[in-house]
Amino acid sequence: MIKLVADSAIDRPDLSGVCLVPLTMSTEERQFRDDAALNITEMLDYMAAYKGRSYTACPSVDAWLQAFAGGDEICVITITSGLSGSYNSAVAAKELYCAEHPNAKIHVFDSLSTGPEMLLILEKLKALTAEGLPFEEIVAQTTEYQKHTRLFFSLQSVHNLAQNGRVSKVVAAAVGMLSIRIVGTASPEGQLDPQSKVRGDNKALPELLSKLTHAGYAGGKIRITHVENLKLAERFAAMVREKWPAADLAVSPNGGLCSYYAERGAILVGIETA
Ligand code: X90
Repeated sequence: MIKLVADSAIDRPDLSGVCLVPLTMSTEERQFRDDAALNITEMLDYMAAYKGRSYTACPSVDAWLQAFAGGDEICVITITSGLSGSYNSAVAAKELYCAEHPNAKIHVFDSLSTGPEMLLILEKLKALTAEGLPFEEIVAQTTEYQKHTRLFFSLQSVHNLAQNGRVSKVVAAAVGMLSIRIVGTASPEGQLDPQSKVRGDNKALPELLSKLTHAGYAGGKIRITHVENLKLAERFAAMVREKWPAADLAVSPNGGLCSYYAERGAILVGIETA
């Protein structure tokens, strides 16, 4: 039985059979653990009203070790190593765990992405493990699958990304006013690639649709997540279904970490490319 482990940047869709390791969001006064008990609305309200700086932290090596406990074949999915230490922390935990358990097999997948693209990788792992394939085969097929997934997004604010050095101040200065939306993608290095600035959701949605069409989306799996903006996510879902009626599509809310960084109003889209 292969154990599946992911950090909480994967949000919280149907996570049955998956062990989730939380990141944390904090200020000088409060810390929020990104687990099922987190009240995301309350966290976003608190962060918006808070005057000082806020931070995040990836899981410790020890937190990963606790999640690995008892497993002998373990697949791990992390948020992009291009923006977080989570991947390195998981790899350090893997080395310690395997030193203690010489027969254990662990593979850590660097999603080079976050949220809904991590979810696609998880769904692939679930399908392959259900087929009962050997560990090495599952790792090989999932690694290949990662070459055919992408992430796109539309953001209303990049304040928290800029505050934490995850996006340039130049990009940050251009948003947060006049209903500007940043439409972009995860770069091949797993960093934020802000590609266009548009005014309002009415422009952002067609822009997003055109980007994923150009990336090679052709009606396969598509996972849409949103930060307290189900309405916008559903509007985008309807546009996708109009073009590809048979699309394998699901909409779900973001978890704490992606909500903190993508901020209120955002949508994130993970796709399979042809
Ligand atoms: O280790 C940590 O403290 C976590 C740092 C995470 C930083 C970035 C999270 C981005 C979340 C924002 C929009 C999508 C950007 C995707 C680029 C790969 C979501």
